[in-house]
Amino acid sequence: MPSQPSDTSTTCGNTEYGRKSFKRSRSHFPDRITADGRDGWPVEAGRYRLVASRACPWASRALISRRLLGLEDALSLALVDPLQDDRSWRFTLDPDGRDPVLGIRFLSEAYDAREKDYPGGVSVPAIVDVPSGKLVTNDYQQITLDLATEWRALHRAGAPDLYPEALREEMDVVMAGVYRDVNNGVYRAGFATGQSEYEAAFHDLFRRLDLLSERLSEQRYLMGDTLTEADIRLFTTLVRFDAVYHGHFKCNRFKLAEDPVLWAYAKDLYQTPGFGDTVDFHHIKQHYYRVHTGINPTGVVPLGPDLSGWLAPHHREELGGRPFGDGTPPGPVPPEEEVPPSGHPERLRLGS
Ligand SMILES: N[C@@H](CCC(=O)N[C@@H](CS)C(=O)NCC(=O)O)C(=O)O
Repeated sequence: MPSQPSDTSTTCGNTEYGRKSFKRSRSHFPDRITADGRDGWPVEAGRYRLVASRACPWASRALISRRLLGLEDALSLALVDPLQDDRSWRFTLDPDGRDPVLGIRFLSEAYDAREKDYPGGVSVPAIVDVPSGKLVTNDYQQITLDLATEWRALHRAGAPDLYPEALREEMDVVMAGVYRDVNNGVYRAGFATGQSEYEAAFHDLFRRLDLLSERLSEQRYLMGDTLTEADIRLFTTLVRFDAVYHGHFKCNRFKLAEDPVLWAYAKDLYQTPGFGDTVDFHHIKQHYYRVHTGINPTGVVPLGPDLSGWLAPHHREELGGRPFGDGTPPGPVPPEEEVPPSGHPERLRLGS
């Protein structure tokens, strides 16, 4: 029997909640899967399995990149239950509660296979070597950059260049600001244990969102006319904003839907193949409100907000742009990876 979700608000895996300030620790397994295999892990079709939670913004980056790049056949996918228990992420969505490829019940088993009794937490995204069952990497900052660059030989025809050489310097600066103030900023606000810490995170977050809104008012994407990794990283926070960060993490100067530019930008991405088709709003809401019992002790999940607006027109095409550059949109989602209707925004319409 799966046990109850644990209170990870104080012991949330690799994430540390100190008495005074929230600190996100470094990924413990930074090995890289590369074209030349220099860390002992060469890129190889069918060899690795991506373990992700659709609830998690860091894992969702990898879900989107994998779709945009057409890596579904080359890199298989295991999805975990949005609710961890005291053994962390588990495969309770699968028949018999076991991942059918790795044959394990808990992601921690792959961590143990790599390093027995290692002291860190178990986190997603994780990439596991299927033949040995060993965790290869949980380095969420590097995984997507490597999918974009090192996995090129296995990309679909028409895959976009998500980390173009000519833009890297500027992209790294943009992504660093988005990481500090937005991606991680919402966590700093949400898990703050003191007023001033919360207020600092809150101001950093909204100052950055104001800047991003201005940047996006005249260009369709963060780096100009074409989608890049920077958009993926901003999207994974924006798509959770009204559903969880605005209420649960107290990031409430405005709702995303109240900023016309960011809301239109986020809807545009949501409606782009490879983005919205990876999002499960049910998993997102269940995970945040039920797992973080330190900040939501009752575990009650709010019914709102009405999320059906995600499907409304965004009019961003009026800015022009070539979403996939010289490439093309990804094909349909493999049937076994479709997000169930419970996770679709039209199912999260108030009163339905
Ligand atoms: N591995 C990274 C980021 C990935 C991350 O934090 N993932 C979360 C889910 S969103 C996780 O798996 N946390 C461990 C847990 O909740 O037990 C970290 O060390 O902070």
